[in-house]
Amino acid sequence: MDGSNTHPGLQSLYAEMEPHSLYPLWEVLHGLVTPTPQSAAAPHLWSYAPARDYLLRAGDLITAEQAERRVLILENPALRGTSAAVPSLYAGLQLILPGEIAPAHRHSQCALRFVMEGDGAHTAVDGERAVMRPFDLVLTPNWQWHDHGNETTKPMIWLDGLDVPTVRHFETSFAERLPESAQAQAVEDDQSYWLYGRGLRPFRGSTADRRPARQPLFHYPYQDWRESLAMLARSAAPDPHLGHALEFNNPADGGPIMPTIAAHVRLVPAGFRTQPRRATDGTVFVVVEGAGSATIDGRMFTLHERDIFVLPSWNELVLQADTELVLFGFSDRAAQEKLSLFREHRA
Ligand code: 1HN
Repeated sequence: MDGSNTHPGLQSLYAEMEPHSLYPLWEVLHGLVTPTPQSAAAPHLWSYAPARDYLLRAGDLITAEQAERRVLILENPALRGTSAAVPSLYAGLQLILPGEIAPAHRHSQCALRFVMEGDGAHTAVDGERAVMRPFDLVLTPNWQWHDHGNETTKPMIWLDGLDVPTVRHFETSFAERLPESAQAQAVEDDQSYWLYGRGLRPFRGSTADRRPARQPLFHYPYQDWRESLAMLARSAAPDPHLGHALEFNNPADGGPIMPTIAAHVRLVPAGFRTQPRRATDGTVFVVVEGAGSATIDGRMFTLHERDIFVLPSWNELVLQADTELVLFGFSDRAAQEKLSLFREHRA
């Protein structure tokens, strides 16, 4: 290592081996097994307004049906060509115009939607519609049929978060289309929110217990999480490194919302500055309310409502709230915890 491999025979040995696909580990070991994570991703912020303008322009040129999904990929500038926001996760902004349908399909990838604007369009999952309101979280866990529709009079835009790069890494992608563009409505809108999202569930094994046992809930309304966050902010001092933070959980097991993706919201009180924290989970954040800044490994990003920013693995984050700051974030922590890889460091 480090230029000490100077025997004159080594370079010609490497040259002889190379056509046989054989390489010396000792030349690359220190780059493979690093003392701390060295993310290939860069911290980055997308301002909402210009991204929205491009998306609406795309809306004039291609329909949701033609595109299958009309989405602008939020690709990390350091990961060009990979469709990734962080190496394990994808993020994009999706537009559904009034009257449009994004046709029904299912795939191995897990997806979440976080509503950026518009009110009342829907995602249907296995025949059940979640009616989507601003800053709601809606899931389509893997291999569940899903389509989207907008029967309102205004455009609907949401952030898509998927584990596309993770599924690509494992080479496990399957996908199917339904012959019809929208699924038949099987039950009342948001039935599973009422039956599984309120500390109750249908009696196990009863005919009403129709949702998948591993994750029955797919709609986490803004109104609920925002009230809970306000309650937390009233009742306790902020965590020095996080502010007030609540995780979204899967009622089936109390764990993260999906096998690969975890999501949370946090509130940083006006004037509060968080202590520096690093974690191994690359995270995509949405600014839901307020203004302030995120300083990521010393680079400061000014935050405005609906901006989206990326925190790469093991980069240090400091949040400064000028006004009360509310963030939504999703990350690969769910997968990392299963693989016993997750770590954090609080300075
Ligand atoms: C997908 O299925 C959706 O269902 C959105 O709305 C974005 C990005 C990559 C792969 C599948 C959707 C997607 C996607």
